[in-house]
Amino acid sequence: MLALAAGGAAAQAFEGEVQRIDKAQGRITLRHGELKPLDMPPMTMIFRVADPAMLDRVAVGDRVRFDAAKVGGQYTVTAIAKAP
Ligand SMILES: [Cu+2]
Repeated sequence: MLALAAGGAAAQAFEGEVQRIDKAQGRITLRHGELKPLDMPPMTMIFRVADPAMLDRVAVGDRVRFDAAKVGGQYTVTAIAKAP
């Protein structure tokens, strides 16, 4: 069960699908729905990941739940897991 923190910047759970994984660069390409807290419409985009080890837990084609934030000016995935 995912807890959604209303109005909180830290604990949002977004939905997406993995399009590409670049472990060497610590990046993941996700097709995501609307991300209201980040003011983003649905799109496919590249995110930095907070920890490259996160990329071992997902594969291209997986539907995922993830958290993201703007860190140092870059959109960064801070948590990710396969969707149940
Ligand atoms: Cu986006």
